[in-house]
Amino acid sequence: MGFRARLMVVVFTSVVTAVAFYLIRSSLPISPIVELTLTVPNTVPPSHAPPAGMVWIPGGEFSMGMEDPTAMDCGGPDGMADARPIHRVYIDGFWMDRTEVTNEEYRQFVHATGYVTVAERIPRQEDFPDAPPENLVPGSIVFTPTPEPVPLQNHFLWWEYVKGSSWSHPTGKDSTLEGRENFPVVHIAYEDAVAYATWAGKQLPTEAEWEFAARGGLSGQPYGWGKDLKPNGKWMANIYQGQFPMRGSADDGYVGIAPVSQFPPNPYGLHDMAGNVWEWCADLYHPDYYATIAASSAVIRNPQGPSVSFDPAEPSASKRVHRGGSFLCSDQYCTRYMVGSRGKGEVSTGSDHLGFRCVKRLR
Ligand SMILES: [Ca+2]
Repeated sequence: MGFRARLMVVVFTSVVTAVAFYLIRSSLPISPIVELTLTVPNTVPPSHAPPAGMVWIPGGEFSMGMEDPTAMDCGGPDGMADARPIHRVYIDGFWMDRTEVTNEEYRQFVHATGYVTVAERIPRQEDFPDAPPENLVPGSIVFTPTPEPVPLQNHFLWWEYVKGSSWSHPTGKDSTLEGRENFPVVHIAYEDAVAYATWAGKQLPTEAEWEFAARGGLSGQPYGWGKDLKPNGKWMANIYQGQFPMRGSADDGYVGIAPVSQFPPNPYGLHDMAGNVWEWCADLYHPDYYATIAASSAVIRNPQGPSVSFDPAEPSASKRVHRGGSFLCSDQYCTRYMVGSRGKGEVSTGSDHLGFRCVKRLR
């Protein structure tokens, strides 16, 4: 083959290669960048019907965590560095409660067992050595709207320890659950949630299970339902509207807590995975956990959280993960209804915007 012939073959081959590459690229449904973040669900269904009130979450491989939201529309002021790096995680499939555990469900547990929640117990002086004895009375923390705008750096301005408040007296000793049977149970400390789950033959979700479930099969989206906070102008979760922390405006239908299932479910059939009340997860909280595990493996299987908790804002407190945000979250202050974001709380502290839901594993 002469030089000219070899050149023609090279040109022809290059043209064929370029055309083939173009045809292959143009037939791909997504860009390679998006492809890297796809959720790959398990395809084997469970062998038996779902337990009452639960849905099957297939598990599989997904990208956990989120980008810095501060540059996004409605992303809020917090960069949420603890939700990075985004990393690949594999989890086994499991069942999950469709809704947060309700007051009526928790009442059945207390009726059957006589369980007394942390908020109903007399605080011990040895646990609170600096507290005056007269303050060692049962109670919990209740959101108290301010009469006027306040700086958002001091959350003590809108949280009040209310004596006598508990899961069955959500705003104080004179309040009751009448008409609130289908609301999420609140004023639940971590051990109160574990006690219920154990009684029900269930568990609390790991943080990875919770996020996989909340994403509903989507990937790389800021919200469990997609890219927009309000698709077609419609609120998708019970969060906060108005000047925080003054009394809200209820554009989404609710100034405060809402009954469960008032907003559309995600593709897995789960309600209220964003907003309404925060939900306990089983994992201890550490802001560097993602960075630690992402450095060790390409895909982390069934992560269980760090072995010790740490929050630089309260170094001596033992904290576990909260997820989902609450009716008090908005882009003025806290956008942790965004699906990849993380929250945390001291394990003995409940409040009137913190509840939980359970999972049930096959193994
Ligand atoms: Ca609301």
